[in-house]
Amino acid sequence: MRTQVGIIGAGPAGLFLAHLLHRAGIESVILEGRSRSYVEERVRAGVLESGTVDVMHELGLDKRLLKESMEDHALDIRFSGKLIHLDFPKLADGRHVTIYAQQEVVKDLIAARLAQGGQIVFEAEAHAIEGISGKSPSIRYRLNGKDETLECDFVAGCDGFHGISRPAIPEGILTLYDRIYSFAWFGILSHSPPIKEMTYANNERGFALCSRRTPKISRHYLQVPIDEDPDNWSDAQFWDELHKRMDDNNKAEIIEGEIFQKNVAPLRSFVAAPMQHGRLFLAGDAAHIVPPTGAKGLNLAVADVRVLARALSEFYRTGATARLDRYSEICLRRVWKTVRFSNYMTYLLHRFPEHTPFERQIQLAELDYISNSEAGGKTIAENYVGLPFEDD
Ligand code: FAS
Ligand code: PHB
Repeated sequence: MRTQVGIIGAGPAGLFLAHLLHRAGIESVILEGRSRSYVEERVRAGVLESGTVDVMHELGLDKRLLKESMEDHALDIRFSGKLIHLDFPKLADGRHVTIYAQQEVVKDLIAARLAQGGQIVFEAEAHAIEGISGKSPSIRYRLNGKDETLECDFVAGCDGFHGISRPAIPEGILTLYDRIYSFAWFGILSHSPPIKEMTYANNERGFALCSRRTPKISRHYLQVPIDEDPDNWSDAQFWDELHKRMDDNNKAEIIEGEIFQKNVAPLRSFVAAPMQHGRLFLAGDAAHIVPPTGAKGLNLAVADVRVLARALSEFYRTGATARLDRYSEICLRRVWKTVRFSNYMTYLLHRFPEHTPFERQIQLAELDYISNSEAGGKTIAENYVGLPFEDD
């Protein structure tokens, strides 16, 4: 099989890239190791920046989103019995975030891709990438037990943190920046109406987050030790702890319901630089991981492939490689700003076992400062809603 751009992975990075390339008249083939139903049911992010929604709109892929998503015009932070209320339109030039589950985004992009005759080969596990230093690399993959090859001009490594793309870059090329936090998030989905605002809490007992998916489905998170087993918690224990951390002591605000999904995800900041080597370009979690405290994972993947699609479209239109050569440089500017914000929110809102009482007081003073400072609130709001794309 031959194409112009071989894409490994049908997550947000791979799917948005395929759609952006299709719009530019550039052919691509997506190889996805899992089945269609697996990738469409995988529970992950849920917050879309205004820029990500703009991309879906430009691609004509926002029809279901416009009908089924929820707009979030504010964010609350609770600490020491106090409240920080961040009004996004007021603090971030009229913009807001949108609540639409990652798996719904993935479903919409897969359906549109197949409807326009685009290729996604499911259950096609890529196991090797060859010739990336030359002009015609190829991807080796297994399909129905047989070894197959996809020849292409460029390879887009959109295969997530545990994929084969990043390790395909020769030893000594990459600089890896890594921070693993000493705790994890215990996340649940429940059949219960969410509370009014997206609410984060920095509580003596630990971090908590009340988020949502629909008017009938809530998404809640608790900070837990890094090796916590969700099966050690009864549903009643989860709700009880959430009420406590949200200072909802008379249990009147957070409505409980049947918990139908739960998982524990570790928190990490990770960056691999450069994000390209020869004709291999990394995008999304294949190149960087951010802790979910800033709700940036999916959105950063979209920002990467916007830059890559523009660079590939320039190459196929004019033969020029200027943008391709600067792909990593352009992306890493946004990546580091996003890692900074996600790391900042993680330090602001979690209880660090290793923190001294001094550091705890600094944390509380920072929250108190933000609660009385428009400038402090504006910094969080403009980063949370999404920094403008840097398309220079
Ligand atoms: P993805 O991991 O989404 O997609 C990579 C794809 O490549 C997968 O479909 C995989 O099956 C495929 N693949 C891998 N190796 C392959 C191979 N060898 N051959 C073929 N295909 C291969 N972000 C938030 O903002 N909020 C959250 O609550 C949140 N929760 C998360 C929970 C978890 C457990 C994880 C891992 C991430 C979470 N994130 C969250 C971050 C998440 O949204 C990611 O940033 C986002 O999925 C990144 O998208 P991709 O880069 O496309 O990678
Ligand atoms: C979510 O709704 O899944 C969510 C919201 C905010 C975050 C992370 C995850 O910071």
